[in-house]
Amino acid sequence: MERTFVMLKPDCVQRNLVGRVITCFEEKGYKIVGLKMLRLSREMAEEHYAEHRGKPFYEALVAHITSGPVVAMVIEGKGVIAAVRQMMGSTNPLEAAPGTIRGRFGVDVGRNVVHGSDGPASAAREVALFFRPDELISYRREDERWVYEDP
Ligand code: D4T
Repeated sequence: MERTFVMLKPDCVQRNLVGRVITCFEEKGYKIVGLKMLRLSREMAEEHYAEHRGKPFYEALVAHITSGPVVAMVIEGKGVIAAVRQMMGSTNPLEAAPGTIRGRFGVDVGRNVVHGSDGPASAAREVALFFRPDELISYRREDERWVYEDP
């Protein structure tokens, strides 16, 4: 089964939206296989956002992501990488479709609530950056045969 990395950003935590955003993924039928709260160091933020180094919004991005606790998650399921991106909506919440997480809960691009890996390579990299292998739990959930035709 495919896995992706999701981070609930400091604005999500401060606005008491953690439960509601996690519920979006649970209600879809996806399984949480790793979950923790942490505060990112400058070093970790720079590694996570390495591709954006040098861009005009980079310093503000790193400042925001290190400004308070985040919730890091690994979510597992069929097609989960692309589906989570769709569920999050466009990077700019004002352009995100109304039913998406950013469309529902966000306004400014620098406070866009949630991060999700943008492909298989970044998912593998980001999962490994935030979680040790023994922090990820493989388990069966009772509802799997109601989510999948062939679990
Ligand atoms: P993340 O990486 O947070 O899931 O967001 P996206 O994949 O949807 O978007 P991104 O990598 O292009 O941007 C990363 C991060 O930077 C913030 N940002 C982005 C910003 O503050 N100002 C900007 O102009 C852009 C483009 C928001 C998300």
